[in-house]
Parts: sequence; C-alpha cells; structure tokens
Amino acid sequence: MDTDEFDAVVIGAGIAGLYMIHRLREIGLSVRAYEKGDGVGGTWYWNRYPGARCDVQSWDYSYTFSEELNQEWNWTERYPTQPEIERYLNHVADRFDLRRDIDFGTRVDQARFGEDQNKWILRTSRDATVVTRYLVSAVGALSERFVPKINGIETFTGEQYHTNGWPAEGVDFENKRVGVIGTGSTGIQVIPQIAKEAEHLYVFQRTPQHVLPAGNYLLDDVQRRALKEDFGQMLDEKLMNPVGLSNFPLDPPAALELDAETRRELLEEGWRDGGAVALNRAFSDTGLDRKANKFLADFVAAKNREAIDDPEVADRLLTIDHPIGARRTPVAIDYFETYNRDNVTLVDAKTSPIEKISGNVIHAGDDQIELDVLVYATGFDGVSGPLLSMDIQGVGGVPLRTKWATRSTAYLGLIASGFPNLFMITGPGSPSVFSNVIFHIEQHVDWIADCLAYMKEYDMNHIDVDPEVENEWTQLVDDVGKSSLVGSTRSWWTGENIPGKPAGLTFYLGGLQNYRAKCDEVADKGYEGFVLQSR
Ligand code: N01
Repeated sequence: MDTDEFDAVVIGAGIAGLYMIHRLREIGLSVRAYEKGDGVGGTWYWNRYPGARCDVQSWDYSYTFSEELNQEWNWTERYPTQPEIERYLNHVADRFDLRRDIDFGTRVDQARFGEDQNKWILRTSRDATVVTRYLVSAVGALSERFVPKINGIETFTGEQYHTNGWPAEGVDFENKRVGVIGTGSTGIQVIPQIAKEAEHLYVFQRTPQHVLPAGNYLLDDVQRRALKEDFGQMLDEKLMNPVGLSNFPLDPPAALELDAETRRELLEEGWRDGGAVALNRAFSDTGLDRKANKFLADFVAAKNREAIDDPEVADRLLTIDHPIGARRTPVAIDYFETYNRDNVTLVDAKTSPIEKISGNVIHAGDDQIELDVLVYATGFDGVSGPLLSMDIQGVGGVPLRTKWATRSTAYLGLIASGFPNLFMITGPGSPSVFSNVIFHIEQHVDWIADCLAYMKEYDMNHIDVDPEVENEWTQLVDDVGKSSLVGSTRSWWTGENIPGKPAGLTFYLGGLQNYRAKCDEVADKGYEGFVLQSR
C-alpha cells in the first residue's frame, strides 16, 4: 500500500482542526486532517442529543479570525443549539474550502516518532500508513466518552445510548420507560427534552448540582446588526478578559466586602442576566473563599427551590455538598420544572447506588426499575483521555501513556517533552475549558502556525521542550490552581470521575489574557524553553 506523506497532519476536524488546516495552508505547508466522524464539527458533530446547546453566547462562540465570516453569519439565539453550531462549522468548512484536505471516517490509531527520519509515522483505522513532519492534535478535551462499569451492563435488553455519539436519526422515546444516568451539564440539557416524550423518565442523580438559568432569547435583526458593528470592540474585550468573553466585568467586587443589600442586588442582577458566568463571575472572591461562595450558593439554591413543587424532591435536588463553580455549573432551561411532571421520578443514586443491571431491570438500592431505554449522560475522560486513546510513542518509543502515568503535563499545554513536533491544541497545562474555548483554540492555532512559519524561515524542523521548563510550568499551574476551590472538589476537572485516573487539576487558572501574554513572550524570545533544531 502507498504511504502518504505530508508536512503536517491534523487529528480531528472540529473547531480546532478546521482552523488549523486553514492556517497551515496559509503558511505553505501540505496538510491532511483525519476525522473519525463522517462530517466536520467535533463536539458539535458527536453531541447531537436532544437539548444540546452551547452555554457560551453565540456572538462569543464564533471564530474571530475572519471579520467577513462574522459579518455574513447570522446567529438566531443567545445560546446556539447543536444543529445551528454544526451548520456554522459546515459553513466555515465550505467557505474556506477545507474539506478537500480532510479524510472523514478515519481514526488515527497509532503515532510513532521516527527518530531517524525526524518524522511521525501514523497508522489509521483504514490500515494506511501516513508520514508527517508535524503532528497537531485537535482532538478536543471532551471526546473520549465515559461509561461506568456497572455489573451486568452487557445484559441490558433495551436500547442504550451515550449522549456523545447520539444517533443522527434521533431516538424515539414515545411510550417508553427511559432512564438517564448523570446530571452534569449534559444530563441537565437532555432530561427536560426526554421527559416531554417518554412514558416515564427515571433520573439517576448521584451528585446534586448548582444550576444556573440560561436566560436564553431569540436575537432580532437590530441586535444582530449591533453585534456585527461591535465586532472590533468585542474582540478587544475578549483579548483583555480572563476567560476570553466580551462584555464581561473585569474588576468585580468581593462579596465579603459588600453590605447585604448591595450583594443581593448584584445577585439578582446576575440571576436575571442568566448564563454560566454572570453569577459565577459577579464577585472576585466566590471562587476562592468558602464563605463568599456560600452567599452565592445559598442564593442560587433558594431561587431554584421556587421552581420545584415537592419539598422532598427539592431537598434531594438541592442538598449540595460542594461550592458553586467548583464543578462546571450547568446552565438550564426548564430543568427543575421537569421534576413537577407526573412522568418523572428522581432516583437518588447516592443513597441508592446503581448496583447492577439484569435484563431490562436497573437495581438501585431497594428499587428495581424496568426500562426500555437507558441513556448515559455520564461524561468524558477529559483532556488526556482522547490523546491516550491513541497509541502515541515519542522519542525512544516511550508511550505517552507512560509519560503521563501519574500526571499529564505539557509546556504551556502545547508540547510534552520527549514528543517532538507534536502540538496539542488546548492540551494539559493550558487554560483549556476554563475559557471561551473557541477563542483559546484560535490563539493556540495561531501560535502553532507562527511557530512553524518561524521554523521554516530559519530552516529548522525539530521542536521539543526542555523537561526542566515543562516541570517549572507544571509547578506554576499547581501554584496558581491552589488558591481556587476547583482543585478541592471531585469532578471531571480533577480527573476523579474516571476510576484509576491520577487525580489533579491540569488546567492553567491564571487567566487567558495572562496565558496569552506568556505564550507571546515565549515566541518573542525565539521560543524560549522550547528546543528548536535543524535535523
Ligand atoms: O459530564 P459530567 P457531562 N452512577 O462529568 C454521573 C461540557 N458540556 O457530559 O457527579 C450515577 O459533568 C456523574 O455523577 P457524579 C462541559 O464542559 C458543555 O454532563 O460523578 N451517576 C455526573 O452527574 C461539561 O462540564 C455543555 O456523582 C454517574 C454525570 O454522570 C462537560 O461537557 C453541555 C455514574 C457526568 O457529568 C461534561 O459534562 C454539555 C454512576 N455510576 C457538556 N457515573 C454546554 O456547553 C457517572 N455518573 C452547555
């Protein structure tokens, strides 16, 4: 079989992969992308479950690299739905003629660094060998789905689906008894939709969640025109912002320093605005101080309680054991109201854990629940999971799995030492999901493209990281993260949702604007900390 050879290979054709192809072409490299799905979109291709939508506002969840693209695209809602984002990404793929460089339905199974050639040798799921000088992982932080190991899971006689990998033709819930396991951001979106169709819905909730209202609305032409006119100003705001959002308070007050009435006014204002960030970022100290956090948590719980008819159900939904914002705060449309329906039962999977499945019966404590359909809204093996699902071998044949056995590290989240010429978009040690991720992705893609252009100009073809520098960066990530309440709460952010995965926060929490400045400084100093060579 022939071996294809490229200057650069991109793994994945989601938001990151698409823009990476565009930039690699611009700097004159030959490029091929491999995408396991049959279409573009990544997250927005795989997560087509009912109710899926983004909790970043549409005007911020847009590429900024092309003002023309922004001027011609019209979002219809404040929070865009999965179908609309998928349409947007298909439009981007067509507008920039990206499809001709993408092989769909093709997984990269193995990537081995050939030291003699100074190239990566890939094996794909189509049994092809591909050779490339540079390899860019655009696999996303949340693409390796997690299904818990439940005794007897293989004996389930009904239909079962993970929300990631939802059938494109949809699922018919009519006249069916449906179970949903999981009440994270995904569960909270899918539950109200399934409840409308199913004969009966059982929600298996293990950890009650702080939930914020979406405050979604349709955009009209006047709003859309204003957003287009403000493109430049909004871009400036995003660049200065710690999470890469526009129209966002840069210097919020500390909740602990305010009198009760002022605090209450700000809380009410944040509640009215809705969305994932208005309340979580209304004060400077709620992410750091438990007492300040409690003001916010209590306010949100009291508001949510108003939506629930049955006080016992409300207690089960709202007796929460972690600070608000210390896990990703789900954003809801009609979530708590769903528990007022006669066809919805909340099963407490903490006091009655799911013990086994036999045939069509779920055994949870004393409950034996018969189901026709089981939906896993059980999340992902985040950040390192998608990378480790491939067999990646660096210098000396060392598997990435070995390097990351106790901790996933990479300098600036971009390159892991010993894995030269392998760039990771939003890899471990970057702000990643602690930012408006599309904006962060653009920054990473631009940095990688600029770095490769620089190497081309100076006739270099090998980039690795000084292990000491990588360690120092990891230490900084730890130091910055220590003050946050996030690190002390069990969630997918700490890796503790995956049995056996090393626990620890692998995100840089020092703010996207500061992170960008660091990346720029490193580049300005000739890629300081990286080892660039000609081989
Ligand atoms: O996954 P999760 P997700 N028995 O890990 C439960 C992004 N996202 O897909 O908390 C019973 O948050 C688990 O329980 P517990 C966003 O970044 C964005 O919802 O471990 N329950 C939990 O309730 C988000 O953070 C958007 O006790 C079990 C749930 O499964 C990330 O994706 C929308 C169990 C998993 O929650 C992941 O969210 C959706 C078991 N054996 C997602 N095993 C938007 O932009 C697991 N669980 C809006």
